[in-house]
Amino acid sequence: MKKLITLIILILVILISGCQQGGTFNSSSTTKTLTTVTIPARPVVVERTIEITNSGFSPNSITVNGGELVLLTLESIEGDHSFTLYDFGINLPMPAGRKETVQFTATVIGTFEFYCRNHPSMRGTLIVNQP
Ligand SMILES: [Cu+2]
Repeated sequence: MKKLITLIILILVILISGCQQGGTFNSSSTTKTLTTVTIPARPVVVERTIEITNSGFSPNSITVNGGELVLLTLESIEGDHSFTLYDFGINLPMPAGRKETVQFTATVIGTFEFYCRNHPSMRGTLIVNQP
């Protein structure tokens, strides 16, 4: 009888520890390790332009360096799109004919996706390199 109780307790301990591991699992696949950049007093200003058509973003990849102030000009040539770069708080409707310039500081190193909310297959990447 003692053996049976010991066995049951052992099984419970294993189950509980298993649950605790499950509890601490926090979808690490969506958690980014962010490297932030110290922003210089006078950041380097860089200009980039992206054209938006029904074929996608052109170019569909832009590269800047950490700490730079990015002036990003978006021009929608045709179709009803958006330019959405959530990691930098940008989410602009871009219907045909709209031209917008947004600015942001590249405060974080890494590769970030931008996309069109209306056409999820329209995607691109912002690459922020270590300065
Ligand atoms: Cu679109």
